[in-house]
Amino acid sequence: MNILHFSDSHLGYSEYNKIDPVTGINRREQDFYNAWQQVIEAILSLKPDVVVHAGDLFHNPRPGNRAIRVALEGIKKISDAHIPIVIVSGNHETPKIRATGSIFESIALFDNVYLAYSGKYERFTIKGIDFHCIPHCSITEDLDLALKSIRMEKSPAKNILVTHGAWSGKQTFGMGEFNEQRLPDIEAELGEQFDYIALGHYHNFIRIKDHVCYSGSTERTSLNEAGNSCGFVTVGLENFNVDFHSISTRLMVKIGPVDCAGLAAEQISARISDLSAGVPDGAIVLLTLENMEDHTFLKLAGYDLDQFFPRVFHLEKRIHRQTQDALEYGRGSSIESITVEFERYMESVKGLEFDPEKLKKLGIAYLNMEEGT
Ligand SMILES: [Mn+2]
Repeated sequence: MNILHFSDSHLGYSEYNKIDPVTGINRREQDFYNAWQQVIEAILSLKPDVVVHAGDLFHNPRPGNRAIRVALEGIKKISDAHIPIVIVSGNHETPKIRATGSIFESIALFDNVYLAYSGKYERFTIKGIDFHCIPHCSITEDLDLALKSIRMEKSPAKNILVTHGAWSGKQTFGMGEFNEQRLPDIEAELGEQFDYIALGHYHNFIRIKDHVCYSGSTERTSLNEAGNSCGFVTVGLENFNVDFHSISTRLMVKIGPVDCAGLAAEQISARISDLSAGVPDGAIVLLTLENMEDHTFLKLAGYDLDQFFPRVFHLEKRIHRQTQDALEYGRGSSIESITVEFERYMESVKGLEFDPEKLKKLGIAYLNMEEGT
């Protein structure tokens, strides 16, 4: 038996306001469709016994028409090829209010599709394998109930758990998102053993244990994911063979951080010119400059740094001045987890009459307690 496990396709994601002149589609949005379509083609040629998608199929709970069409087109191909596909919903596509309804209701109309998206545990038996599914649950009580509801039957040949969230064993695999689901080490909690645990949420391929894997995402939703691999995983259930297959995606490149202390604007410009050599065409580039003196910062404005990157898709500059917090150029605003946001806030406030480090630690401890319950 062979399983193909993928996750975090984020269909409908778009960024940078760059439009393809022929199709009129945001080019970054198209990148995500291309990645999804590559996996669909791989599924049709590899013909696994079952396909598993571990959440964040869509980037948001109300995907646009195009994202819906691309998703349905892919799922229809798998359905028509008589390959069963199990899909759980992730934090990105789960509506905050139940009355919104879910796009998954439409996907459920296809044959050979098994969906878990109602904030509760569901189990599907396919080809003698029990698929235990825990989708994203909007409230902790629902997650607790879902975990308690897991039932292992004695009869099936294999048991596979499919879920979406930040797996917390010795290490926590979080994305720093405000609504992410924190998953305990479910086997340790249940005292049960699955044959394979297919995880979604963390955007990098990681084999936490022999049989516990994040497949990673099919594209990168942030420059923080620059070094991460994109693709899917095939799993041979007889011999625990887990193979990662990478797909071709837009490259992300980080340059620096360049320490600018004591450097004149001209020297910094020359340094960046050197570092820009070999940056691949069409890449998304993050350039970080640190310790820049104020007067140099003003002078550097006269140098056009973009000229060194004429064929990149997007250049993002993060400049940290010696006297100021990071200034960021070309970055979309994003809200991260409450803990991360609180930490950022505490670093930005000056002139407190009490110990800011102590307050920060105390605050984070309380927030973690709340998030962990
Ligand atoms: Mn995701």
